[in-house]
Amino acid sequence: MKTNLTKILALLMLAGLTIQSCKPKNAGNASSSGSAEKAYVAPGKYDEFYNLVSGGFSGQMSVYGLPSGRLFRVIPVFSVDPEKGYGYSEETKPMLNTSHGFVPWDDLHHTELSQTNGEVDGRWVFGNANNTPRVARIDLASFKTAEIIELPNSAGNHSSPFITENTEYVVAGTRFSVPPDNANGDIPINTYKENFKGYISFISVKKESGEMDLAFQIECPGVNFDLSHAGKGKSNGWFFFSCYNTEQANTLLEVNASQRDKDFIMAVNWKKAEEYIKAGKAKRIAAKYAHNKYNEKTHTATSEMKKDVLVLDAKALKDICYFIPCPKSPHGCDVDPTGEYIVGSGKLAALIPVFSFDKMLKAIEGKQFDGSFEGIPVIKYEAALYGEVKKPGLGPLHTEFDGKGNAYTTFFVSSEVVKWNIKDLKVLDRAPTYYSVGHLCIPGGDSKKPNAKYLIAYNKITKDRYLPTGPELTQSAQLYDISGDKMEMILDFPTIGEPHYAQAISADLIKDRSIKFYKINENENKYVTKGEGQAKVVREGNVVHVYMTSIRSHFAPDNIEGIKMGDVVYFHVTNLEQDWDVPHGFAIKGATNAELLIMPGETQTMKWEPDKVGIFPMYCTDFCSALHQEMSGYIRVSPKGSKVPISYSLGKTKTIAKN
Ligand code: K7E
Ligand code: CUA
Repeated sequence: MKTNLTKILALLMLAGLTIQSCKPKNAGNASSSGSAEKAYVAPGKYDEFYNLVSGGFSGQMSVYGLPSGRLFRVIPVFSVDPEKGYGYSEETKPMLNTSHGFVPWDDLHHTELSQTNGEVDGRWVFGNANNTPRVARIDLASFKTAEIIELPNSAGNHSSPFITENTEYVVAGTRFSVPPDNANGDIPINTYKENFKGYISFISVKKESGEMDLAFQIECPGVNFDLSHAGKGKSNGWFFFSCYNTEQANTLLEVNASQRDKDFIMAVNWKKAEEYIKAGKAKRIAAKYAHNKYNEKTHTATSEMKKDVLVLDAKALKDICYFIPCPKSPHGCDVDPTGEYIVGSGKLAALIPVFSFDKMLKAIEGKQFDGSFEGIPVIKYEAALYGEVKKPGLGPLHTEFDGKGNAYTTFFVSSEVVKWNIKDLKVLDRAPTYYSVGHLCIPGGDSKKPNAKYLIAYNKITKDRYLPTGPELTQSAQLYDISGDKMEMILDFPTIGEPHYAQAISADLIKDRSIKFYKINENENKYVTKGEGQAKVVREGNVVHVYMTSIRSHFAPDNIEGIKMGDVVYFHVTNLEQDWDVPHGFAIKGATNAELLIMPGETQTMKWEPDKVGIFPMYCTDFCSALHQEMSGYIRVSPKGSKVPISYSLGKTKTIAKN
């Protein structure tokens, strides 16, 4: 969103709105020291909430404590992470496999916690890859990415990964419409209207294991899908997507996709779609997409290439998709805890429309349509509208709820969070943000049961808030106490990457689920070494497998000879520790990938191709004990064709390998 500030400003000018200033009125500079105490978590004390924040163009997800703002962990999801060896170890490389091959980077915008009966349950958190369309599931027992599924027929997976109230589905809508994967895409770009389609994907999630599968897709008209949220309670069974570029422009979108007074929110009856699937109305079409899973027993990821997908045609089926007009280039699409109110936030609109689910159903029943768009019925604006929040601010983006009848909307252009009452649509309070806020988050704020003690605003621009650190300004979040009538800012904290959506969860829901270490007896890695006595080095042609163990404070073996130029060496390192928080690292001079960081009971593998004859030291990278600096060893590399046999040792006993 950041780069769009000037464009939005320009467009608002075009739209005839006057911008006074980007700085909100009453913009004080700091919170009072009294409020600072509210964010203070004393050393040795725990935070009440965990905040799972998207990292935007970092491709990762970070975990902060609330109210302290302390960073606990960066979970690698869609980008390689040399700190943890993610995407570098042989075991984790398959996680980043796609139909395009190995993709080491992506752009993660939204996080969504799993829910049971519409309440967050602390099992998993999902994330979206915006660039090469994918959805990831992160396990909150291990805080590791457990699964990634790619989405065919999609480009720019933005309105994702939003879920239904029992996590039956994770839903994803394509940002860019494109010709479907099985169509000839070698066509002029300006044939958008005829040839480009917008696909939305329904990914099923298995109840116990969480395993995902691409259940079906719906082919919709070519527009840009932006954000979405599931219905809940009374509207469970429906999904709502904001759409822009209903002009179907293919160039200069900042102008050409801002022509129409209203774009749409698309309402999707997914229960009906399920019926059509059961009735055999879907076509199975050819597609190619990767499904990657990390197995906690083998500590190894596998990547499977899928070959087809079930597709429903929204136009032919007539009653699974409906458009509701929504002013103007809607971004956020948020559903209140009761499921009755659907809030659309038009980036260029001077009001916030609130739609009524009951009215929408009546309008569909009574066929109160305003014609159709690309064969999809368009419900009359007034027929679905509950009401409008008048003059709420400039550039509304996203809304969360407190479960007490109030909504909180962010305003990018006027840099503020605005609290308003859902029933009477009156503005109750406004709080400045510093500056240009994008998403916001209330713990459980998009669920049936928000826990509305805090609100966090995720800002795009932090000018004036932090001292310079080079050409780019620090990204930041701001924490507000919203337990009273008025919002009170109590903390600024910097974030990693660019934060977009985030979720927050009570620490109670995850603290007892955490894995402490992996049981060595249950390690099913193909290359596990369950004790030092089993450590060995095995040559198979020019491939050498090193079965290595690590325990405080040595590797076994720690001297290896007989490696030759042209060899491909795999170090399979098993961490024998059976205690919490004793990782060992593994690094070798000249390795062209990264270190390994191996958790207790885990096996991880580094591939190494020596490029020189000589002696190469290796060492543990994690300060694991008083003698950590001693945790090291040597590899001897001989010329190609050399007669030096494979041998390995730890201490005095040297073993000459037979092969
Ligand atoms: Cu508003 Cu990508 Cu959800 Cu950013 S998006 S702000
Ligand atoms: Cu093991 Cu340092």
